[in-house]
Amino acid sequence: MLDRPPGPYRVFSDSDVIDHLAGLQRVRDLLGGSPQDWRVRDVADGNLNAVFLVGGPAGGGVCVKQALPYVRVAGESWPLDVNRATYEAAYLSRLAPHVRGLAPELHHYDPRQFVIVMEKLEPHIILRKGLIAGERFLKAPEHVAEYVAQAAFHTSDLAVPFERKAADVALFGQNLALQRITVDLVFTDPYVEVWRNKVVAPLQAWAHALRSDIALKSAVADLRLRYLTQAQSLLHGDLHSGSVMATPDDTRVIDGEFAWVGPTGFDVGNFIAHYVMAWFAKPSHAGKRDAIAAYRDAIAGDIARFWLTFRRRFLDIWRQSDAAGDGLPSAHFSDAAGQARVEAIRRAYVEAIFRDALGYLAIKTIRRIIGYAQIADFLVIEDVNRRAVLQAGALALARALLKRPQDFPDIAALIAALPRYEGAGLDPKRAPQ
Ligand code: SR1
Ligand code: MG
Repeated sequence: MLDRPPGPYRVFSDSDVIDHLAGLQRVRDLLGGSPQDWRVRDVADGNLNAVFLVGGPAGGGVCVKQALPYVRVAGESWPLDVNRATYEAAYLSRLAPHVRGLAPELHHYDPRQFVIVMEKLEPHIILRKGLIAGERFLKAPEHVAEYVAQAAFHTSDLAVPFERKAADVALFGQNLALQRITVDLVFTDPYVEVWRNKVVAPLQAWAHALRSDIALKSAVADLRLRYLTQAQSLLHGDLHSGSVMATPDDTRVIDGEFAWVGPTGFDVGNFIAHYVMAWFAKPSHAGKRDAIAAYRDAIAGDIARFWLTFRRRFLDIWRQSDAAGDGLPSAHFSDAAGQARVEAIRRAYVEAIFRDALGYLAIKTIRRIIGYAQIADFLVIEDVNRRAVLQAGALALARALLKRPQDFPDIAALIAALPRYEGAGLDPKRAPQ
């Protein structure tokens, strides 16, 4: 059963939220008036935490996020360490100098109540909701690409002395409860029969095919080992369309509680995966046929702009950096031939991220369709058969990405493949390989 968190921890009610904020002068100034004038709204929406928005007469507001001692959507039967909030706050602080304006500002962290007080994002909406509604957030792909490029470079051995990298590994390497969730729900469960999986009847054949495909499971094992062993850069760890809030002009990456030092391609692939799944789900969302076709083209464009912006920005940040990382000593490459070789090394480094990203894209797609934590993009489609047919297309693409990565040498190849797999159907033996 549930181990109670230590010390004075209690699950906050609305009035606890007010009392907590009343003790923070910076927040009092932001909200204005006195605590009895403040309004609290419970807006919890994700799988794990309590979230409140608080507004005051000065017009300002804050977001209050508390780690619950259990998985919010499952209840007390699934205990979960509240320390995850400590890692989320540490992640926000670690990246703040590099991603200003692309993440919410951290106002305060209380390590006894496991409560983060941060900037209230308004009128932002969760990107996933926008994708389902057919709204356009043109700048989001570039903004998230910039965020990932900055994080990926500045927390890697390219930019920091190994002692600094080791400190990140030591800190975020203790974020164990959420890594257990990732290892189980992302890398393990979808390939075995386990109570947490949610496989609808029309997808049973696909689930069985994935579980019994040794070549595919070998590719998954390779990616899982790389996730556990390749300490390349500080990852967000759960970078999907539900972890991004956007307006047409402004984009913020939220929810870094799964922070972990791992392969950069994990975040890149996860973000692309959720655009890919939005593309597969789109035909059964509301809208006229022409509008849906146009929106799918726009999503394909978003995928390309995200990857190409990430690639360009990562290379530029690296080229322009005079950072003293221990990964590549500039003294070894100071003449003209050395400079040319460094440029080749940079390009090879980014290509390796792309290859990793395609693998993680596939794994994230599979876990969202036959695993525990499924996504609204598909779940809003009430007709289970219709939904399963669309999901089967995404599963067929994921299988090909894992088993035939050589067929996807660049982002154009990935985008061109989407329509080829959408008609894959419910029989995995007859689907394109
Ligand atoms: C218990 S549900 C866990 C999932 O929710 C989060 O959003 C992550 O995606 C995680 O895998
Ligand atoms: Mg989250």
